[in-house]
Amino acid sequence: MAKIIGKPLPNIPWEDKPAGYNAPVWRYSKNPIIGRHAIPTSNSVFNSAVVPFGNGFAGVFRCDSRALEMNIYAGFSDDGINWTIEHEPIVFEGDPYVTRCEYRYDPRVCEIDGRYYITWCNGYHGPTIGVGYTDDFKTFYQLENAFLPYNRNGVLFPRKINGKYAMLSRPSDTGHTAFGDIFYSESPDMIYWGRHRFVMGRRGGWQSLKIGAGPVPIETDEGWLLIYHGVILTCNGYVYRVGCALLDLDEPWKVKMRSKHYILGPEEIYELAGDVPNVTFPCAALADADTGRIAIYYGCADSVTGIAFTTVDELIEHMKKYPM
Ligand code: BMA
Repeated sequence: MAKIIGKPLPNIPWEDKPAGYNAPVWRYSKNPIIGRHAIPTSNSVFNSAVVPFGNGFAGVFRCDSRALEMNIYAGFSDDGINWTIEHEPIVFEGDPYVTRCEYRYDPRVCEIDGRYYITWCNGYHGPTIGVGYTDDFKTFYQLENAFLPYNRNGVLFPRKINGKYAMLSRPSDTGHTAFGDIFYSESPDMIYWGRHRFVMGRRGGWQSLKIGAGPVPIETDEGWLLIYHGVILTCNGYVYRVGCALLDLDEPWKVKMRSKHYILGPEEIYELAGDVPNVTFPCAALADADTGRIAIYYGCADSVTGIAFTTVDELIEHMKKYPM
């Protein structure tokens, strides 16, 4: 039995696995939890990130407006399921050369030592990784972009590793990149990133075109549990599914285990149909160290947001049963 290294989260959203269900991840019975029109101007609310905050939860949400401008918005919830999202996008304080906004999408939120760091795909002469932080989800500060364009899916680790901040990312190109592998970088100060290491790349089947880190990795006594997305190109376009891997605790560029079979993919109508059909895209996971429970937040068909449940043991068993 693997043990989550972290805080207890007794109020984690949760439903037991339905009887007779034979997959390692199961959907919330009332999905989607956030609809397209959660705020007055939104066309879609998806690929979003949440964390425990105060007695409840806070998050950063990707809302595409009805002008189809992509931006990120703060939100709050008592139970992790019912969310109130601000009607105006986050405004970052910082160097105007960096805070100017072309577009922002696919946020992740990572608590490190009581401060909430946000990473997102930031338009800066092409997509790269924006980095900011907040202490209260009211005032936000933006730091330097982590990398030169082009890059996507920048995901921080929730503590320093070997004395350095650590980030996974996926170098890419300007458009709907038809390639992509996951790399590791470290930083002494959240500004300068280097010592880049290859972590893992495309493989067959559902993850044959590109892969990208999803939620902030979950620390366990067996390694970092990474949930990621993988893409296959079919005759009808890209299909986004979800898999998992276990990375070495001290040298996270070393992959200890990786699932050959996906753990979640588009099957329900809200995952199959929407602005971009056939997309399940995870950006956050809550974890309860006492029970091993995990709640994954994922974008569905680039339109709405869902939750799915699993446990650390379910995912590790799955990797052992269907190894790469
Ligand atoms: C990726 C990103 C995601 C999106 C996915 C499917 O390139 O843009 O935000 O969910 O494509 O359209």
